[in-house]
Amino acid sequence: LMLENQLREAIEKQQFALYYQPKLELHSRRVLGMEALIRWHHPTQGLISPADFIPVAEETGLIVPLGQWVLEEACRQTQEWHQQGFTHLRVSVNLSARQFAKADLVEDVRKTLERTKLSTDALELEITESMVVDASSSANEKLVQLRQLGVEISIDDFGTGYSNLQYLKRFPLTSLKIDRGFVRDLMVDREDAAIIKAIILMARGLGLNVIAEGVETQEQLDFLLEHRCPMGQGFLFSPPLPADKFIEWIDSTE
Ligand code: G
Ligand code: G
Ligand code: NA
Ligand code: MN
Repeated sequence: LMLENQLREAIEKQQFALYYQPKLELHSRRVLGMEALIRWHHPTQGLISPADFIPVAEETGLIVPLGQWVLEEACRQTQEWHQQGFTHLRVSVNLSARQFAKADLVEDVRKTLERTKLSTDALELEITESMVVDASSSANEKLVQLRQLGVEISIDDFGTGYSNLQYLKRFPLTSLKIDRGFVRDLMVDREDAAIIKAIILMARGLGLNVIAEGVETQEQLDFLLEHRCPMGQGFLFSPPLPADKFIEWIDSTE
């Protein structure tokens, strides 16, 4: 309850910031976009991880205003970068289950894109398997409408959620993110390596983009390049950075 009240206050007082982590095309090392990741600057406790407050925000429904703020700020910032000439940058925003379930999600996204004037194909939404395998036709309908807007849909933490792969056929997805749990031990665990290879091939066969998360070492990168994984994200390239540091980093690498 204490955290809930603090969260309410934090929303009012705008104690949140978005950090951005680059997503790269691996063979060229070109930055194609970034994932927006929320951070809470608590006045006395310092930086609080979303892992600690997103679940509470979910339970209490506070995720709805918070999630709307994230979407709006990510689109606003990306449009600002586009106007500064970084027109190739696409932004990925994480949706929580409750946000995805909201009846007017598509309308919220459409209005946010309109308000911020961000090109609709510069937005990607990251959802998890569990949000779509409940497989309601309304989930499918939402994804279809989002795709009609031009927004891309990525499955986050792919491979950790659910074993039913039928949804890959049925839903209009654009990208799979290989969970970083598979990437972490890929040099020592042959099973993880096999799973990664299979996901890359499957994604290619399905016409989906694929991105490996949690790339931390050159050896992991070499493996991913060898197996033609098109994209990656992780500490090897950059941690999530505040907006000003992110764009400085892009400038220094290009
Ligand atoms: O950035 P970090 O690794 O600390 O994030 C921890 C968890 O919080 C991750 O699972 C990440 O997906 C989630 N997260 C970060 N930002 C957001 C956000 O804006 N919305 C939602 N729903 N989850 C987020
Ligand atoms: O659940 P999701 O995939 O959205 O989580 C994103 C989180 O992963 C971010 O909070 C980010 O801090 C974290 N992250 C990003 N790159 C790496 C990495 O290379 N290694 C590890 N351990 N975590 C990472
Ligand atoms: Na994510
Ligand atoms: Mn993930």
